[in-house]
Amino acid sequence: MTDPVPSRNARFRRLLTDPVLAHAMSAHNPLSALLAAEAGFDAVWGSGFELSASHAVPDASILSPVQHLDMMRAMAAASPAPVIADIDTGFGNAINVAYLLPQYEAAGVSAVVMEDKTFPKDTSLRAGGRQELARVPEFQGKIEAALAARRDPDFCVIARCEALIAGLGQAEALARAAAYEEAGADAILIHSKQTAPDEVLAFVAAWQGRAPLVLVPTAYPQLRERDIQALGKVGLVIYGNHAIRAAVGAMRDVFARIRRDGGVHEVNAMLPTVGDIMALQGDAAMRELERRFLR
Ligand code: SPV
Ligand code: MG
Repeated sequence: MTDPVPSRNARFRRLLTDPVLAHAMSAHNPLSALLAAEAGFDAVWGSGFELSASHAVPDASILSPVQHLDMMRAMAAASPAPVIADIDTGFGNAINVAYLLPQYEAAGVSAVVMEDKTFPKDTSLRAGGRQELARVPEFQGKIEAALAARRDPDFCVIARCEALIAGLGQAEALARAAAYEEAGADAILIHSKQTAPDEVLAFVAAWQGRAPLVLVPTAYPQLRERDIQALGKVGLVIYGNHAIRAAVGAMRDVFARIRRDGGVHEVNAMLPTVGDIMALQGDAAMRELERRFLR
């Protein structure tokens, strides 16, 4: 008898907890989620920063939870890779989390990351940003509300500690992370905006917990996967905003060239073909439906 195929949630839990470092690429819509899976990423990061940027608004609790939830549902439908939803602060207190979490689970995502900032949040990497943290017992209550609301035990609740981002130091970051593990978090995301990885590396070295750690090496891009894997305590690396930055860079280049050239005659050959885009739209599946059902 063959083993049953694990669910996408179970696959994600295994990716997070087994000794091999998993990698997630940011995405802000179903197409970017599909491209991340196509490139071989283990998971897709449903980034609040990217979704906000794609609406041309700051990542500061400006978009509604429904906008985020609807996009996560569409991404999970399009991507074969598990989706990790970035639910920011949980859009309120523990009560908001209790009501929202089942909706994220029903939307088909495999995990949420919830951060210990107060609502409304400010984005983490902004110089001089407003980084106010929730009280520890309050955030523990939010983690517990998320865990109590989940239906599938393989659905992961990842607690994100912003103490280093808020400049509160290692002792506070370690104490908070330990408190979040005690509340039942499946993993701890430790975020830093220092341009050298030292701060995060010191945290990882001092971490005594059993929960796997999650890193987001945006500010310190020199830290490579092989170095993170060697640390032994990190289960997942998230590339937090590289899809939107790639999209902005590519669109700027092409748009400028078209203006400069006075037409699309030069850029045409450089771009993916229309057929390539149609393939990403699932043209083959629709042709099959046409063949079977259109009479
Ligand atoms: C996001 O991508 O929305 C994140 C990561 O939360 S960061 O923007 O670096 O805080
Ligand atoms: Mg975010």
